[in-house]
Amino acid sequence: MAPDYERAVAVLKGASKVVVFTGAGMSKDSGIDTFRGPGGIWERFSAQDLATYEGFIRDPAKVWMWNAARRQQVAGLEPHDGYLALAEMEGLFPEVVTVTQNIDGLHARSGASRVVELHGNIWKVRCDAENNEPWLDERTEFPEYPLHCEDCGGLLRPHIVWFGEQLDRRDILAATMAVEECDAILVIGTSAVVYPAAGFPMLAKQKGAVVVEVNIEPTPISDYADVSLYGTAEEVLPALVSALEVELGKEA
Ligand code: BV8
Repeated sequence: MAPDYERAVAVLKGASKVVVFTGAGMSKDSGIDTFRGPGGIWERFSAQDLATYEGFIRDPAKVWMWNAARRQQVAGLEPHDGYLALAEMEGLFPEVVTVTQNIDGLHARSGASRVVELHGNIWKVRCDAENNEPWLDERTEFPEYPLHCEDCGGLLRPHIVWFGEQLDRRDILAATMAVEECDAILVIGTSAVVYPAAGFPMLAKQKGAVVVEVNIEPTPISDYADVSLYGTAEEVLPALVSALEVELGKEA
């Protein structure tokens, strides 16, 4: 059944504050694997070894090599048309905030203006010993594995939130404020199983926002979404934004 863009436009067109909430499915069409589902990352790699602090301390070189390989994969990719459509959509509503679970940096690269990265960013590092503010490091290969801090000699770690780690309070606050104040949340490409991130769409619903979901299959969000558009992000988002432009352009 074709996605019901008409209904999606009808529930979205009156919004002024929109949150775009994304997961790994948003980057699938740019060539980045998702975590769950057929061929997912966690089917091939151990989250325990590669995405926990314990795994990092046990074998920091292995975690750095894995993240260097992911950097190499991401560096060569472009944001697909769905990303570009979302950037265009920012011109249709007074306020659009992107809250992403993804660490690939593709939202910012595609022109999204306000991005909250709940789980960090693969292009940032910080000193584990000093636990300082992260900095941008865009290398895809490193002189040594693991990386060490030039100031104190301690281990450098990817600025990524691993399982069992708290999200940065500032990101949680920014996401919570945006989600509590929004009139509409567009939930794209997430299986909605990883908390606390997965709680944001329901929070938006509880605060009275309309929920539009974009996914290739039903998820827990589908149970309470006002509209679910089933299809890939690369196909659905440009079509949705074009339909919104026609509708909102008509009223302009
Ligand atoms: C914390 C960085 C506590 C790593 C990630 C039991 C119950 C509830 C919670 C827990 C529990 N046991 C443990 C927990 C907590 C845990 C959690 O929720 N676990 C889950 C698995 C049960 N959460 C945590 O550990 C968090 N921290 O809770 O701390 C705490 C509190 C106080 C004090 C100290 C500690 C930290 C979670 C962050 C972990 N880091 N990523 C890395 O990337 O290297 S999580 C990982 O999952 C990614 O960030 C990913 O984004 C996130 C969620 O996955 P999705 O983005 O949704 O991706 P997924 O592959 O699952 O789904 C893809 C979707 O896209 C699918 O729906 C698919 O249909 C769709 N799709 C596919 N193709 C397309 C598409 N859609 C559109 N178009 C397409 N083409």
